[in-house]
Formats: sequence, structure tokens, C-alpha cells
Amino acid sequence: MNIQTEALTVSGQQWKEFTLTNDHGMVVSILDFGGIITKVLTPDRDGKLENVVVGFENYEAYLDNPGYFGALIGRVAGRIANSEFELDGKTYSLPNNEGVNHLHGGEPGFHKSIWTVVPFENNEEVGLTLTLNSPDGENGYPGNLRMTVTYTLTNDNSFTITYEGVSDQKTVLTATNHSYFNLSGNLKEDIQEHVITLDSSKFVELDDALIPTGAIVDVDDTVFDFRNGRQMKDGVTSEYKQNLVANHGYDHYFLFDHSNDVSAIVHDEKSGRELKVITDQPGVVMYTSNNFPMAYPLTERQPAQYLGLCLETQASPASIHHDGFPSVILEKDEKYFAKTTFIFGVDNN
Ligand code: G6D
Repeated sequence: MNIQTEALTVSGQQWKEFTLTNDHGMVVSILDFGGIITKVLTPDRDGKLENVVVGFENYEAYLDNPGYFGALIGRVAGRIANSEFELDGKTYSLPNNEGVNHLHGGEPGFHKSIWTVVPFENNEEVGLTLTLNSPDGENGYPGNLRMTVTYTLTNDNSFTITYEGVSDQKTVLTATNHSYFNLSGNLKEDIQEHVITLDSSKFVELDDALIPTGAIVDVDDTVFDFRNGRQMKDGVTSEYKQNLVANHGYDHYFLFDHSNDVSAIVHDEKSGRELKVITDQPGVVMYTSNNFPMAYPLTERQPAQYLGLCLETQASPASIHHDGFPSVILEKDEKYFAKTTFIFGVDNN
């Protein structure tokens, strides 16, 4: 187990990058800026270590980061319709950073904040504890919020993210991480051939602005049924309206059935890599980078559509305006806790 810390100067800002390495050579690199995961090196079926997440070649690009690559997202991941919500009869207005709507906590959200980072290491694990104080009223959200995120790498090639938060006023909170996974290794291929399995029989319908309509739709007989595994490209070629509103792919919240411990599996046949996701969250936004940002070069190549798969485990901001969705309400002094583990392995083929 090993942690390396490097001081960086990016456009005059002083950042740090922490590189975690386990005893099998798996590597995860993380910035204090946005808690951004810049690199994850895992072995393919032949033991070759390659990068499996999308990241920028030049770190200045993270100051803009239109795709939220690798970043912690909050206070509320996802979209809040009309950039407002009501709590106990009071209406709160948030910055509308996507048309009339509020996306991913606004600017600067968690993804553009400098987190205080404390590394930790023992024989079993290596990791970082990241803390952030978000003051009452920041981006319109009520309550002084103290966030603690823990990134932990273990020797079974698991990477666990825990999120803890507490606010001195009733507020809304659902945090996530916005890494774009690509198991081909060093972005050799896009993700269209990746086979995805989701423990989910229902997803949330979106309107043309990607705002939940309030309807929860059965996946039966649609290309949203991933219960028995499905290639991502089915969503690209589909003429189903929900794939079209997402610009020929997926950008939807799937509600987990919790019929087994593993909520999601991603498999790349060529490399043999397999990613399993275990989470305590009620669902996940699966985004297939249909609107991949083209402005900045990536570590390994030029940008292109469908280069990364996002699995944003979280509750649903649709709960702010509709009944029947996993709630994002956090009561005064209530302890927010969320945990997601990404297990990187290889198949036996
Ligand atoms: C696009 O609609 C998608 C979002 O879901 C995603 O989080 C963002 O790009 C990075 O706006």
C-alpha cells in the first residue's frame, strides 16, 4: 500500500494530487480540487494495467470541466426543475445553470471546491478523507452543511466512496461521483460494446429538457431492460423516444430492485475487465456520454461521443416535485450517509 502526494500549480491555484496504490498495482489518483478522480489503473485479463476512467490531458481543463469528469457532485446531483424547491412552506431559488433548471449543485458546486484532504494508510487499505464546509445559502441551499467524503482502495481491487453530511437546517442533499468509466483500457475503444447489467425494472421518464416528468416506467420490452445484460449500443440505435431525448443513448435514473447485492455490472469482452457496483443508494443515473464535451484533449486521445459510462448512484431530485421518488430531504442535524463500492475485476474467459 502506498500514497504519493504531488503539489500542483494550475492557473495560479495550488492543488494537490494524491495517488493511491494497492499491493497489486491498482492505482487511483485524486485531486483536492473537486475530489476529482483523474486516473484509475486496473489490470486486463492478461494483467496489463491501463487507465479505465476519462480524464483531461491538461489539468487547467478541470477548471471548466463541462462534463464534470471524475468529480464529486452536490449538494444535489442531477436536475432541479425551474431551479427552485419548497421546504416547510418556504421557497428556495437556486442558480439556473442549465436553461431555467439547476444542474449538479450549481457553480461552484462540490466539483469546483477545494476539499481539505487527509490521507490514511494501513495494511488493509489506503485512502483519503475529504472535508468541505458549505455555508448556509451557498448557491441558494439552506443550512450550514459539513460534508465528509472518504475514498478507500483495498487489496481486492475495490474502491469505496462514502459520503457523510450534516446540516444545521432542514435542506436537500444527494451527492455522487461523476467518473466516466471505460473498461477497454486507455480509451482504446468507446463504450458501445460494453455489456451492462442493472438490477432495475423501472426507470424515470424524462422530458425534452431531461427533467423528470413524474412518471416511472417499466423497462419490460424496452432497451432499458438491463436485467439480463445488454450492450450499451442498443440505446444508440434505438428509436425509442426516451433514447432520443437523451441524444441517442441513456441519461436516466434507474430505480434498483435490490434483488441481489450487486446493483450493476459492466463487462468489456475484449479486455476481460469487469466492474461491479454495490451501493446503499436507491438508484443510479446511467449516463452514456451522449453529449461528450469536445473542448479539451483527454489524457490518451481526442474527445468523442460515448467514451465513458457514468454510474451516478444517488437519490432522485425528482422527489422535490413529485411523490413516489427516493427522497433528497435532509432534516436538521440528521446524519446523511451514502456508500458505493466499485469492484474492478476480470472475467474468467
Ligand atoms: C449532460 O445530461 C447530462 C448529464 O446527466 C450529465 O451529468 C452532464 O452532461 C455531465 O448534461
